[in-house]
Amino acid sequence: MLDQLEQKARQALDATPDSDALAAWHRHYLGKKGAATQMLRSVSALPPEERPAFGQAVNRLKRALETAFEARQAVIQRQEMEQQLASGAIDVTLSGRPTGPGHLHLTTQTLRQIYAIFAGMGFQVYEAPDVETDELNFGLLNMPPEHPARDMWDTFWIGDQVLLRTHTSPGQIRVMRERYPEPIRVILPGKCYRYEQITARAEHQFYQVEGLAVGRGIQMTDLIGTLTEFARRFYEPDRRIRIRGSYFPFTEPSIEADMDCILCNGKGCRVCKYSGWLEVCGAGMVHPVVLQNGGYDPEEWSGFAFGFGVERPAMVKYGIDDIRYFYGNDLRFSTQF
Ligand code: FA5
Repeated sequence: MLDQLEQKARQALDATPDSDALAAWHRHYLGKKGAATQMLRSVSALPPEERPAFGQAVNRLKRALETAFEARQAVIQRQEMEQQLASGAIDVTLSGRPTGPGHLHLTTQTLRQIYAIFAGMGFQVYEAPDVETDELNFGLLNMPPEHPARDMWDTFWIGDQVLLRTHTSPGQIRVMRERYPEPIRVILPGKCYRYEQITARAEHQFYQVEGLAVGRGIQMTDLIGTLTEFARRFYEPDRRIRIRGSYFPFTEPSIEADMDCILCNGKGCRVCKYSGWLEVCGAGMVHPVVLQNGGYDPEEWSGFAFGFGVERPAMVKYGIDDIRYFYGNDLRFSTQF
């Protein structure tokens, strides 16, 4: 019975002249009420021991007919296209649909705003590589092997001593070694990578901007002034900054800077977790060991450093509630900025 059905179906398929006939064939044999589907329904009329084998055979037949259908469809589509071209029904000189101009990604726009603000304070942009050594990412930043602070950064390892940088801080060493004995005022933007759970606030790839100033007589007040100026220019002119003590192995003392919440003006809301403050960055005075590793004598030189994310400040500024939108490649998001 199944063999007969298959033979009949194949003959009818070979005889279909055009896509309308092909669609009718598909309805007749493979549609919801088609012959093969009816066959499958009739399984309940069989004695129980015959049902599995019969069911499998019908499914095999359906798959075989689907494959044959697709092959025939390709032939008919090609024939019809050739006929249309020959009869001039397709105007190949018609211009295509416009795709519309592209524009800069929100991250790039934000980075450029940050460059402009720091350029106004005399900071140059210095670029360092994404692929780093263990020594630069950790060791020379005062975190020798087995230092517990390494656990603060979950790391993608590429080789034994090679990794994707977990922060932009290794660039501090590179720029110091290159610029010694000049004073330094740079920002180091770039992508960072962390072997982290992706959530509404955390990506495994994100951007940071590092800042580094090295000179004679640089003090904590210079750092606080620079961060306050940045917050006022990036967000709004009357923003306030507060400083908390913190810990990073490469700065001493270390601080974290918060800004009064832009959404509730410090009163407390969901975004600032009812604290009235939003974290701006980690920062501090460059640790004497790090200055030394960069070639600068800490008896003579001092400096400050800071590092902040790029996506999170953009989220606050533009009211974006999920970091995953940034690299989701959805035009409904990207075209809003
Ligand atoms: C650091 O990475 C330090 N290197 C910062 C620093 C530089 C301190 C210089 C002192 C001197 P932290 O791990 O807190 O610190 O990251 C800094 C910022 O990166 C965070 O405030 C956040 O804005 C951003 N960030 C960190 N992890 C993620 C993530 N998974 N997704 C998105 N942004 C992130």
